[in-house]
Amino acid sequence: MPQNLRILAVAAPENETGSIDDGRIYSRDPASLYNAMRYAAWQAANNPGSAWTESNLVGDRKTRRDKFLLMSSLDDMPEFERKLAEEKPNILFLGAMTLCLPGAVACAKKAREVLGDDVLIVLGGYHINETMFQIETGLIQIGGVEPGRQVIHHTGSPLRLMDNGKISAVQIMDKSFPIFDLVISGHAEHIIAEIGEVAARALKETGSTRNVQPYLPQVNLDIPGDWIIGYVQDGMKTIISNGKAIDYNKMPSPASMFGVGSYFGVFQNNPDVPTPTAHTYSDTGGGCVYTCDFCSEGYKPKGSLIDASNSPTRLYRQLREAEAVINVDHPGAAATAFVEDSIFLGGSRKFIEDFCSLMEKEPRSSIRFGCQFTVNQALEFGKSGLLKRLHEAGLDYVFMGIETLNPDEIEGGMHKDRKRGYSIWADGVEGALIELKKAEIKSGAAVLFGLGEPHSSRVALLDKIDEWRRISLHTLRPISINWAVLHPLRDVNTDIQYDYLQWGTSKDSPLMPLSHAFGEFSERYFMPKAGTPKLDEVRQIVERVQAMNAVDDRGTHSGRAGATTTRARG
Ligand code: B12
Ligand code: SF4
Repeated sequence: MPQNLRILAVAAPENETGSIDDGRIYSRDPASLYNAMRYAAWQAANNPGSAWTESNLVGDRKTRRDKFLLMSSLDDMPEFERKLAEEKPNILFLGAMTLCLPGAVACAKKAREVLGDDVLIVLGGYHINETMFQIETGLIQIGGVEPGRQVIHHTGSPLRLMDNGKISAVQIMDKSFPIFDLVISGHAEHIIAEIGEVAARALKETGSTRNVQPYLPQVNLDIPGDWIIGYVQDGMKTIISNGKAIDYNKMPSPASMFGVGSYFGVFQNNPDVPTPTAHTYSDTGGGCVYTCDFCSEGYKPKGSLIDASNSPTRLYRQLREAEAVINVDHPGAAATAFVEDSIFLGGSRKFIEDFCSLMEKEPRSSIRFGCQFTVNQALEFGKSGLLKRLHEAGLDYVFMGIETLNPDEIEGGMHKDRKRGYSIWADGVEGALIELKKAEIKSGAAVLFGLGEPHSSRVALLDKIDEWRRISLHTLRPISINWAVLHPLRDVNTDIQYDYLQWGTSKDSPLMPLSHAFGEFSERYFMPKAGTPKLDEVRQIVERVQAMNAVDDRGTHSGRAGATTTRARG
């Protein structure tokens, strides 16, 4: 089969140097990129009329997975160069979260140097969603912007940065190339598949996938999803979709397309048999219903929730597919999954009960899973018996965002769980841990520093966590620490707008080695009220948390705690 489309899909690195620390929660699967590419992969396997059937995505799950790379720092550059040489992609898809923007520029430069005119470079991902958006669709509403079908560019918008020369073009011989040919924002599953079709047409008719621009006006604006395609040609040009909803009920799951390559230590009962853990979703698309000011998952960046009432069925299907895939690809291993919904099924009691009913219909199923709840939900669902029912349906692990002992210290605001109004927030957390333990569900916690709290509050929080771990017989693990980073849409109420072109932490900084212990950390893009993280304070936090994570359920020292999902915040 001729391979007209040869793709490489890469999650750009967030750090200049170093590898991920063993105690930190990470993943081997670029799950965000898998989500973005899953419809294109499905086309390759199922749609004879599609150009994707003549692409290097044709094949089994392993073949497809080989076309992906998750980078953590520039130390992974040799592997990227090896993949460039092996695949010789004529489309490079680059996914970038905010701290990954310098990494995306570095990867694109390298690809341009190696492949020159022969590669179309497409940038997308969370950073683009937060920096290039439309006001009309309700993706975000920022004051001072005119309404209408108009694209808003944050200071950190890569398209704007190319246009104003802050991201300079690459010169190869006498030719000048933009770093990114196309920048795509929004729900990208269908539009990525379409870009493949357009690039294949350009390749056939002009000899190069890079000649896509004349073909872009033919792109059907009814292609599902709220998306924007941007490119620079005598200024910034954008094409805006009509915002037709994606039917997520028919969307293939990442596990069924790309398999499962992550392992989450908390599910592993036998130290000698690794337990694969799939990233699964209910695909409501819109983010979290709470909009805590410090977190990127509030629903505003991605619009409102999509087709929420079918979310239990979609999640059920994803879990079943993950189980089937693990049984085939990892014979003998127990099947596990982590549900990456910001909050499990939006925290809706009705949806959770519907989900349990579906799982109860097939009691032979053996998949065990974890998810995220807010503290308040864990407490309420425990008291009403719903946690117990969920445990019987497969729930073994709940991750909660503890964040702080004093929510009033949080810059901007923490909106989840506030209406309950605990007189002391710590009492709510303790109650939730007790309920989880009663339901025989393990728990882990995300803790967030750098919100403007005094160091004494951080020490008090860590003392309290130590105490809770004694109550819950050490099941509260891992403790995942994060240092709040000012993401683009989180700066609305500040005077600051960063362009994010510099690394979040310099490779020469004494904070760099310590930063690897955090899910997310930056010495440069800190919350205004918090100021620069101080070395001694950060070191003290890291040492304490590493000591806590080194103690396992039985109170003895263990190896690595876990390896799936990023900063869980629910
Ligand atoms: C799974 C996950 C991970 C996994 C996989 C990462 C990966 N690159 O694939 C791991 C654990 C490795 C991870 C790491 C990090 N993560 Co993470 N992660 C998530 C999580 C939980 C789910 C992502 C997901 O699949 N969402 C569902 C899909 C459908 O939505 P999506 O991710 O936005 O993807 C859609 C579009 O953005 C777009 N898209 C995505 N990629 C691409 C690529 C192209 C070319 C195009 C065109 C489009 C496109 O298409 C997708 C489908 O519509 C989210 C939180 C959440 N619930 O979303 C955080 C989240 C995305 N992560 C976040 C962060 C900060 C990180 C880290 C930078 C943390 C760190 N260690 O410093 C690293 C970056 C690692 C890297 N090199 O990419 C932030 C991003 C915020 C921001 N503005 O940057 C989030 C929102 C969590 C949060 N609340 O802060 N993460
Ligand atoms: S911190 Fe948790 S509850 Fe608040 S917006 Fe983020 S994911 Fe939602």
